[in-house]
Amino acid sequence: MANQPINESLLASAKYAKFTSADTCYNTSSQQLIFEVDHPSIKARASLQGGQLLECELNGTALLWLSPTAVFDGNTAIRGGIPVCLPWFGVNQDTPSLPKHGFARNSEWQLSQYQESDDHVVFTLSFTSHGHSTFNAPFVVSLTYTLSTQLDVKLTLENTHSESAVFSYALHSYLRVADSETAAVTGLENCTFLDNTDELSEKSEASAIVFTQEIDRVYPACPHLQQLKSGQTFDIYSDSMPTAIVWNPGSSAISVADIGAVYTGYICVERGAAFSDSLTLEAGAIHVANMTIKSI
Ligand code: TA6
Repeated sequence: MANQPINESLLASAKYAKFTSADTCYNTSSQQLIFEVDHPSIKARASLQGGQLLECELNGTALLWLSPTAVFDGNTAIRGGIPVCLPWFGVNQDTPSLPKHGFARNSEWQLSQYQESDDHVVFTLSFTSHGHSTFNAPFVVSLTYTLSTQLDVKLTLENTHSESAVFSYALHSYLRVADSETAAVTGLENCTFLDNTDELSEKSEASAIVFTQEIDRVYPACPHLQQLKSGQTFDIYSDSMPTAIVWNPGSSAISVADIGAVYTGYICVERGAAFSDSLTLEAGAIHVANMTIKSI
């Protein structure tokens, strides 16, 4: 990953934020840059790789799960927090051999805004693609994280190409749970989903989603609100990201190096725009969408 200058001047008067390296926070030998917030009621860490929020604790409640064996080598996707899958979600529909979930999560982002007050912290991480070997259209994307009593994430995506381009994306949130095997997700009952454990066949289910085996589902045109219950309850809300994705790999993840037996510690309830909700952005068009995660 290319080394880019850090915008330290944005933090000149910050009381609560600084850059540090991954190896001062996690068990790794990587000098990879981590952006750290240590506010009286708001603790957070984000990686410049992927513009990815890794940890977020609001008034003592941790929202996100980060794998204890996540890899911080500057290239590997970091397992946990909120990776952004972009400019495509999942398997690339045109060229399935391309890396899953696009390249934004493996690219270096920049801090482009930071503000703090007694009750909230706001920061923006941005990435410019000048055109990529796997995705011709250049684009600019930013994620603005507002941390207060809840987490708000605003995504702004601009197609800077001279032609229209099709994007799909997801904010792939790994939400922390006491035990996935006793967790439940509501708000998607009777909605049509594509079952990724069964060749994307279309199904629906009348009851809440439970996680006694692998669950990997894509819900296009979903309701605005989902709720995840296990130990604590999270609301996941978006009225502008039309797709929900729900995933936990179950015990098959025991053999996956950066997950293992701790797969029971999270459920992914993601929001984005994928499959039939993919976006066609005309030349110069900007897509803005928001998602909120709240512990209630
Ligand atoms: O969002 C669910 C999903 O697409 C699953 O199919 C699962 O494989 C997961 O993402 C993680 O993908 P990753 O490439 O990060 O291992």
